[in-house]
Amino acid sequence: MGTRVKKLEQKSTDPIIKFQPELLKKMHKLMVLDRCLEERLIKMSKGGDGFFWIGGPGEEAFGVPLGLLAQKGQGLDYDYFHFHYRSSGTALALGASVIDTIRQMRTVATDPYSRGRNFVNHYCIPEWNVMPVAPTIETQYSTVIGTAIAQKKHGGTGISIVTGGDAGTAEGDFHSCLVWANRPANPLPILITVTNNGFGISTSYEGQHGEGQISNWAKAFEDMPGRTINGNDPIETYLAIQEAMNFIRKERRPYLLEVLTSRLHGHSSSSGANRVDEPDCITMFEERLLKFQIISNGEKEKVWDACRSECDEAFQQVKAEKYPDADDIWNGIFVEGLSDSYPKKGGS
Ligand SMILES: Cc1ncc(C[n+]2csc(CCOP(=O)(O)OP(=O)(O)O)c2C)c(N)n1
Ligand SMILES: [Mg+2]
Repeated sequence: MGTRVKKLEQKSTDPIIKFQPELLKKMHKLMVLDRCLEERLIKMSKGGDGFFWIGGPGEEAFGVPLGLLAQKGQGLDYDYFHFHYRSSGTALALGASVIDTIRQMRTVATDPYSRGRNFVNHYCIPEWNVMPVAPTIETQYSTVIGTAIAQKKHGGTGISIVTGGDAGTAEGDFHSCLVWANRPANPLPILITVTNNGFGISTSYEGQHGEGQISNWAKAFEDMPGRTINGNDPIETYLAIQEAMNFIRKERRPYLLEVLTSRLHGHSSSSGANRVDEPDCITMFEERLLKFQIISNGEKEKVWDACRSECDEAFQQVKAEKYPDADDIWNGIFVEGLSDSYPKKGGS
């Protein structure tokens, strides 16, 4: 009897019970789709069907809720995204399709984000306020100041969201972001997030961060909340992002969220991209979904099969698509087009 009561108590205190099953299933499907996409991209880089790979396997439990909770649209009334290169989960949750990321990996002309010119997972989606992702780390913490100033002037509930890694917080851009976001004369509506996977390429966190937790930086600013959360738990991340977004939308001031995540395939293809032994947010989420009978084992397998097939079929289609012509490099550089006086021949 005692054991049974204890079990029931445990069950009733899991915040997962507050969620609608439909939302939990949606989150699970997007997380699995994101994982299948990343695994397909890694295979492409290893098989010569693409070049450099970098992406977000291990960050699904953060990326997906972030995209689902955002106010999606174009212009100042909607949220702006200043992503780093591990944001595929958020892009998919916003509604991006796997085929477009596969196109960018393959560097084909149909890649809508960079016309086959940028690394994979470097999004640019004007109609959803997704700003161009830069391969230089941390510059997004500077550009986010700009959209946030514009949103503050404009009013409304739109916010600017920035994502980046732990090691990057050593760069000045991160600190410029904190300072600009917290000026008493004009605090800014920014959700400042840092996914802390414990590494900057191959350098581990412990030897580099005298501040302890990254969220400790919030303590320097009287009115900015700072919080560290378990980024491997999509329920915890969903609730924390929701709380932070509600605060920023209402108060029009910043919030610092540090998200502890796994890094399941190392840094990138430059470190081999093999699977490493760290906690897997999808496996842990599935254990809970099964325990609370949100999905059955059969349904779980169906989701995986469907997501794998979607990525496989998209890959087959993309393989038949064309690379850009060399001259295409001159297109899409400036909004107003390239002037005839622009020197198109290189060399000095
Ligand atoms: C300005 C700049 N400096 C250095 C690099 C090389 N670089 C690429 S990723 C990376 C490590 C970033 O680590 P972290 O911020 O923790 O993000 P993670 O890759 O772990 O998600 C570095 C140093 C770069 N791309 N840009
Ligand atoms: Mg890191």
